[in-house]
Amino acid sequence: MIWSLNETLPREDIEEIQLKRLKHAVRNAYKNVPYYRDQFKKLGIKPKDIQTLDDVRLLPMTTKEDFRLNYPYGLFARDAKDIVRYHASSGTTGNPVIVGYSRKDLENWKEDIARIVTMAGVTKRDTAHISFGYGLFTGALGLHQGLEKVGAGVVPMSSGNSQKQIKMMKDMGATVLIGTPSYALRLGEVAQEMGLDPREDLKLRVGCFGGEGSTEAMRNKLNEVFGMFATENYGLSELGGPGVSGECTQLTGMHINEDHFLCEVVDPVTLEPLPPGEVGELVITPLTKDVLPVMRYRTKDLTSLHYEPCACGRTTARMSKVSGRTDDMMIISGVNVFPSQIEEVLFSTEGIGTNYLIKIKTENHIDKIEIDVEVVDNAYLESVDALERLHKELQTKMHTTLGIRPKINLVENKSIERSEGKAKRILDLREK
Ligand code: DLL
Repeated sequence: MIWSLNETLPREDIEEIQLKRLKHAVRNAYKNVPYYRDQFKKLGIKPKDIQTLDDVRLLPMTTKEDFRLNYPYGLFARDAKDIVRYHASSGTTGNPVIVGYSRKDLENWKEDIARIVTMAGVTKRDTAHISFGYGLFTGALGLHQGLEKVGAGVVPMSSGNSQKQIKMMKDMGATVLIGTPSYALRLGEVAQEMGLDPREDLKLRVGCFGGEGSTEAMRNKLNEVFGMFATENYGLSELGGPGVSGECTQLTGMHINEDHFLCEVVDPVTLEPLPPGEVGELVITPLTKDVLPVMRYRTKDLTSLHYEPCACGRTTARMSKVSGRTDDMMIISGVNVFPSQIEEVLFSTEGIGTNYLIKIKTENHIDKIEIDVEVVDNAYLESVDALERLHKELQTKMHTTLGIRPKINLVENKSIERSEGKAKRILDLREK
């Protein structure tokens, strides 16, 4: 099912809506956000200079740092009387990013999520269990309201207390699981520890996962563990939270809510636009925000844009899976390495678990990585030869895929700390 006709418009009509809304967003930023007025002045531009969609490139770019420098409300175009909700990013250091929503912003957010869960296959007949943490994080309340709009029954479980999560999912017959993919896998593990078979004892049929990257191998694991159809969706606090894009049942990439978000992919170094299909940094201009009309937000997420028709009938552009973040990239012995490449290798190897930890260290002024990997198949523990073979297999695969030979530590099952939200896969032990 398709939620909104706006998802099926001919390209010219989508672009016409985008241009009209872009002009409006630019006027909102210029008129109501002194920070942007200054930026426009520095660049020598006025809102009237935006006459085509390509003119978006004239606009200033915005980074997380700009949010920090203007903390807490410096980028807001509305004051307290128009704001009905606040959220904040999950940043671990310094000031968080504070975001505000007017009533209209909340309506648009619900609409975007309603589209995304509908494209994943969720209907009003479903019972949706939300395992994102409720609170300042945009994930839980964002998905919550969109699911209600569709008419699904929402179980606002929040994160943590994993055994109780399983009991509630089982007893309430949840058919949809919402959360981070890594926590969903943890829940599968806990169900098994409780003596349950998640495929038989739970009724989950669809997963809507997001908030962190996941590989195809991870999707396959989720489908295998729960017997579900796992989909992913994407968004970020600075642009309101989840709701930027999501996968339909064709799994051909994440359909972008293009009437609400104008996406560009640029070379992360030169900032020049890249053609469709080429991987670069995703830059997004939200088109309908009252409170936060952010101009060209640099997400640091690496992806590509695709415009070929999708068999689902939607005409909106799709973004490919996020292959990493520009700030997640490790340079080891001169080679660029992304955690997602490591995950692909690990998840395509038999006998090891879905939790791992990448440790970056400095030895003699050179960066090195070590990867802790859990051995889950007990057969390996009974034979030193088998363990050595596994170790060698992983090393060879890592070398072929990454071009480097990281140190691999095979560790006991369940010895790596589990996260109940976004997984922490990298431990940076470099001397600062
Ligand atoms: O994670 C918003 C969200 C919540 C999206 C729930 C989807 C579902 P932040 O905490 O601000 O917001 O983190 C945003 O998370 O820039 C990406 O690096 C990463 N991210 C989010 N979704 C995906 C995804 C929410 N599907 C940051 N694939 C983003 C890869 C993702 N990375």
